Amino acid sequence: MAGLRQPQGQETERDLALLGGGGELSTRLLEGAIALLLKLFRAAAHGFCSGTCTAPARLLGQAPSIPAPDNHDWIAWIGRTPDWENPEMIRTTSRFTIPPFPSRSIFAGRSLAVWLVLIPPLFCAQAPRSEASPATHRRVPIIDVTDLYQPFQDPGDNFDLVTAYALPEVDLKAVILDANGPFRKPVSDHPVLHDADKNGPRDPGFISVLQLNYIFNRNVPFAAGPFTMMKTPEDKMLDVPGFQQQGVDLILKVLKESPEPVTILSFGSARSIAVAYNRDPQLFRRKLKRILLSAGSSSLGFLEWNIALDPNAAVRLLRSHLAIDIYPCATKDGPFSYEPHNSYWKLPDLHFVEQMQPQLRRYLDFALGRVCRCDFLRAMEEDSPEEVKELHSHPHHVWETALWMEVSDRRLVQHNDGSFAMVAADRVLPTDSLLVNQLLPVYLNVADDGTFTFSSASSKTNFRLYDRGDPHLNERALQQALPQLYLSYRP
Ligand SMILES: [Ca+2]
Repeated sequence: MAGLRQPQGQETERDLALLGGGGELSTRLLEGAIALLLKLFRAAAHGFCSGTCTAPARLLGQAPSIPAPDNHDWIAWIGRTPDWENPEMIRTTSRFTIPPFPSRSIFAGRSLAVWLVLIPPLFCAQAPRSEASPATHRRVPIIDVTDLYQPFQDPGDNFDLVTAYALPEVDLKAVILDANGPFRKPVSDHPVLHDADKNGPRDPGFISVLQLNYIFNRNVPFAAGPFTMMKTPEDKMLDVPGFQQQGVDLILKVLKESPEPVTILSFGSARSIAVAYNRDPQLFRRKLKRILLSAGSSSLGFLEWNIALDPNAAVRLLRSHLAIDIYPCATKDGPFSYEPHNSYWKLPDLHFVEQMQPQLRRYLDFALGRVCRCDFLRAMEEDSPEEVKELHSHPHHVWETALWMEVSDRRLVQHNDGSFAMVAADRVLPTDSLLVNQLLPVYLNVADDGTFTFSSASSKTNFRLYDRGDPHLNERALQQALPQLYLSYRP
C-alpha cells in the first residue's frame, strides 16, 4: 500500500492545470466555488488561524489545542478527506494535494480568475469522508508482541491483530508470538495460572498471522518466542531451542535494521522483549522509541495474567531505564473490573463482525469458531457456516484499544450529535468533546513478583501511566467507536 502513496507536496502546477484542463466553468465548478467559499467561511467562523485553534472540551474540562493545517492539509482539514485505507482512493485523491494556498509567493503572477478556475474542481471530486483517518501518512514502525494462539486462548488476541495490519498510521514490522508451554498442553499446568485453562491443546498463532498476511497481501515477518519462563531477570535464554529464539532474534533484527526508533506493543508476557534487551541493551537505547505494555494491575492485591506469565520479564523491563507506557489490564478486583488507570472494557456482542469486509469477517469467524482446516488460506474465500454467527452474540472482553489509540495518535471524542469515535488528532472538530485518554508521568516501583505501585512524578521519569478518567464513560464510548473502526478496515 505504501508504494501507492505519493509523497505530499509533490504535485505540481502541471497537475493542477490538468485538473482544470479545458477551463470550462460548468455548473459543477460553480457549485465547487460556492462550496469552497462556504467551507472557508465555516473554517474562519471556527477560529481558523495561522497558529492553533482552541476547541471546547465539555467532558474533559480543559481546552485541547488543535494544530492548524499545514500547507498540504487544506482539503482534509475542511472536510474532504482522502480515504487512506482504500488504495483506489489513494490513487485518485493523491493528485489533489495542493501547494500552499494561496501564499504570497505562489499567488504572485497568477490572477484570481486562474485560481477560481483551478481550485473548484478539487472540491468537486467526490472523495469519501473519513474523519477518522489521519491527514498525514507517515507511519509509525511497530513490533506487535502477542500471546495469540491457534486455537485461541483469548479470542481478543486474534481479534486485536487485525488492527496491527489495518491501521493506516502504523507500519507493522514484525509479529512476535508469545507462547507459554503450559497452555500448549490439553490441560494447562502453569505454576500460578494452572486452573485457568482446560481448553488446550494449542500452538502459537502462526495460522492467524499467515491468514492476515494473505488477506493484506503482506509479508510481515513473524516468529515465536521462548516457551519457558526466564530463570532470572537477567536471563538471555541462550539455552532454549533455536526455534524458540527466533522471536527474540526478530526483535533485535527489526531494531537493527530500522532507520528510526521502533515502538513495541506488548499484549502477552514481556519475555521476548526482556530477553532481547538482555542480549543487546545498547541497541534498545538507540532504537527503541517506547514500549507500550499491556500488563499488571492498577491497584495492589491482584497478580495479573500477563505479569504472572513471566514475572522476571516484567521485573527486567520495569527496572530498566527504557521508556515504558503502562496500561494495567486489571485492578485489585481482577481482570474484568474498572478503575481510571486500567484498560479493561466489554463489548456486549460481536454482531458488527457480520458487516465487516468479507475476508476479515472470515478470518475472525475462523478464529472464533476454532476452525481446524488444512486449507486455512482458502478458507478466507468461503463464508463461515451459519452456526458461527451464534458466537457473535457472546460478550467480548477488551484490554488493548487504548494502546492502539496512543500509537496511532487518535483521540476518543464525542461529536455534537452524541456519537463517539476514535479520530486522528488532526481531525478533531472544534465542536467535538474530548474524552480523557492520556498518559501521566509516574514513578514506578516493581516487586520481585512483578506487581508494581506507582506515584505521580514531578521530575524526569521513563514511565507513563494510562489514565481514562471515568472508566464507564470510556467503555460506553469504545462500545461505539471500536466497531466503527473495525468496519472501516480495508485490506
Ligand atoms: Ca493477550
